[in-house]
Amino acid sequence: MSQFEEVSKQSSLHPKPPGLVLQYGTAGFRTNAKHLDHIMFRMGLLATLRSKKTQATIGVMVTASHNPEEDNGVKLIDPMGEMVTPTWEGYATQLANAEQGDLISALKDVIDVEKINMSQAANVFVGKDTRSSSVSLAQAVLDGVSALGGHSKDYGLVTTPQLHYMVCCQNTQGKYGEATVEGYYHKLSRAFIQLTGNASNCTDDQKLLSVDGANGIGALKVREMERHLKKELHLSLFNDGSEGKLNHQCGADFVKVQQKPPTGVKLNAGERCCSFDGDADRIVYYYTDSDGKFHLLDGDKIATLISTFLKELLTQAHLDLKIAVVQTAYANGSSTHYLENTMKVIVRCTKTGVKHLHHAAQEFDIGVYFEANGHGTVLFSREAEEKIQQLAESSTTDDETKRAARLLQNTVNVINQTVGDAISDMLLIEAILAVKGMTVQQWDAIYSDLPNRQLKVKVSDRRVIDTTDAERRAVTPAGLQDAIDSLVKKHRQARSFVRPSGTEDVVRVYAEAETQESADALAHEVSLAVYRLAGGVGEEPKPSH
Ligand code: 16G
Ligand code: MG
Repeated sequence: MSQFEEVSKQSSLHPKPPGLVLQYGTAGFRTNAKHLDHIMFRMGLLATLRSKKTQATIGVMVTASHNPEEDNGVKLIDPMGEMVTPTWEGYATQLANAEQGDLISALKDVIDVEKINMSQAANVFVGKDTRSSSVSLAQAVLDGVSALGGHSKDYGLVTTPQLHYMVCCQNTQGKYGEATVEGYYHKLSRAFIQLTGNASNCTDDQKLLSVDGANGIGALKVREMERHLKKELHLSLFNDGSEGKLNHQCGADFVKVQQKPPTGVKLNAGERCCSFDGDADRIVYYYTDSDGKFHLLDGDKIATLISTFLKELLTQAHLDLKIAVVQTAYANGSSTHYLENTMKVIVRCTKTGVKHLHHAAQEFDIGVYFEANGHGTVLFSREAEEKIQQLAESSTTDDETKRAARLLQNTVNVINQTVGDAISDMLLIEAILAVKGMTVQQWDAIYSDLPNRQLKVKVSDRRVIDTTDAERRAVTPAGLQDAIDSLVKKHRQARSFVRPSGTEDVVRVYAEAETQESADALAHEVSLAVYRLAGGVGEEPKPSH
């Protein structure tokens, strides 16, 4: 078949280094960019097959998010803008690891198992981040698509959530929005301006926000978007990529993990600041107080702010919709306690990784999901959207009900429901603070985080750790969970869990407790237990000071 001859021919220009084995991990393939050319070509092939199978447009995003500049990676996007399904993640791994001479048979295996009609047309959207390696790697994806006769559209430099948005727009025939970058700016900024129109007496100072763009794609896109915001938001952009290195000492992941401000940002006491990650699908907020103390408002605080706002609006609009917050084991215990006991919303805990949270959030009328690291969004069921819309447009309702329904309607439009989106989350958070007349300090004071610590432990094979209960308990190796339980008992208000990382060859340890000293000590003690019971390599973990 000539189709496969073309694939053979083209694939020899993107050869696989013999013996190299890579895995489609939590968020796609991710490693040093120099190992990825063949992966990209093959993901172009796979996206084409997925498009034929679903008879819809599929997305391929070239990015390694918050990883260092020299890394790169690729994620596949399914028709409604969600992450590709687990079965196809498996095909991605099979295809990636087929030796050069076995590629065609690996491809035919997928075609057979999935009964793909090869005469069906295919369409693939491709996007990339600002890494220098992304240019040739995105070209390799395009080569893969064309080798199998698929159509492609190259969006060039876009944030990951922008590409998810494009795919969803395309496959809903424009119902979700127009599948262009301008369409994205237009939809979000319009909803944002309508939301902030409900804020009374918002001073220019309150409209000020400093943004750390992590020297990545988010910085470029926020700059493009600025003019659409009509002065309702005054952005000071730092780490815009003009000088600094991508994700180096800056960005959402750095700020969250280090619990300190990024370099390159001018922080004035009391002023709001936020950081995006390298592909702008995560956001965290922070400020320093007059004593110079750093205060982080992470994904848990964001979920709390958004769910409180939505719950109040539902009450005002007399809408009986079931709202839930979805978190992971990393959610600060204080946030879970506040949401369940004070806010009285349903809280669900899932495994780490956006696809798990997204899936759980789909079970409710309104599902707010956030990982503590700042990745999250809000999902509205179709019925919820319809009810909100009907109420906002109804002529019989009173003014207060109508105002609440319109605010809900604008919230639906400002949030990127396909995936966590730093720009869209930022606009929603800024609008909520403006509408509620709330300062960042007041937002921070909703509850106080329990001090916590995250550590990593190197072991010879992290797969010896198996977990259950949304990663909160270790099933293997034998004795580890008992050891953790007895260590936790030694500390007040303490909690700890361990899990194998899905993106790095380490075991992650999380501990929280009443004081920072206690959290640090517990994290260290648990690290030692992992080291001793799960085959630690290198030096024994040392206590932190
Ligand atoms: C990926 C995930 C993120 C998760 C992180 C955990 C997506 C899009 N991203 O970045 O949600 O928090 O991995 O990494 O799913 P870890 O397994 O190394 O701790
Ligand atoms: Mg990211």
